[in-house]
Amino acid sequence: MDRLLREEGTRKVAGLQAEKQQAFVLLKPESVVRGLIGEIITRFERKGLTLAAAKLVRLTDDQAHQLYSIHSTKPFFQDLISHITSSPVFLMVWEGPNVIAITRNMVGATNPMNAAPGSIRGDFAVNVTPNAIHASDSIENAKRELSIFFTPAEICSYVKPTEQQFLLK
Ligand code: IDP
Ligand code: MG
Repeated sequence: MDRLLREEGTRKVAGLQAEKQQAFVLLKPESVVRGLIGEIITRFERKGLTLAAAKLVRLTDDQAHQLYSIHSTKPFFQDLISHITSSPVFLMVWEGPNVIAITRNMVGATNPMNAAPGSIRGDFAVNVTPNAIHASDSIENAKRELSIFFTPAEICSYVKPTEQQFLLK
């Protein structure tokens, strides 16, 4: 069986060369009510990433403030909090080598006006506050963000056979 060695912010898979990272990804209220959860999960699955945790929740005001604490002085902060708590969001943890950079590229630019076609924001969003999706921008922030919403026991550790065969060489 695979032995998973936990390291700070990354997960090294014994016997394989690549190091897994974890990314926290949140599908914003508009993605949930527009029925885009499956479409967006499919994109990450087809890319070759591994889903480690997921749940549908309505964020409390406190959770929203924790998630976006680095933006607390920005002029758009109150709109952002109101929006993200307005209806349920879909929370996920994705794993894979370089998963932070990969998910950020797949998400696209913050303002959908500048997001490339083919990216999630480029394909599914037009406005900057309801821009479909949040994804962690660093390993450090991913750890902080996912710990707001998931206990360690809720993060599932497993290696897909295809990962071993094709993706982690
Ligand atoms: P990111 O989501 O691409 O990481 P951040 O700069 O971290 O972008 O901003 C967090 C969120 O705040 C964005 O996803 C967007 O919803 C909102 N936001 C960012 N900049 C603006 C702005 O200039 N006006 C309104 N909302 C903004
Ligand atoms: Mg950000």
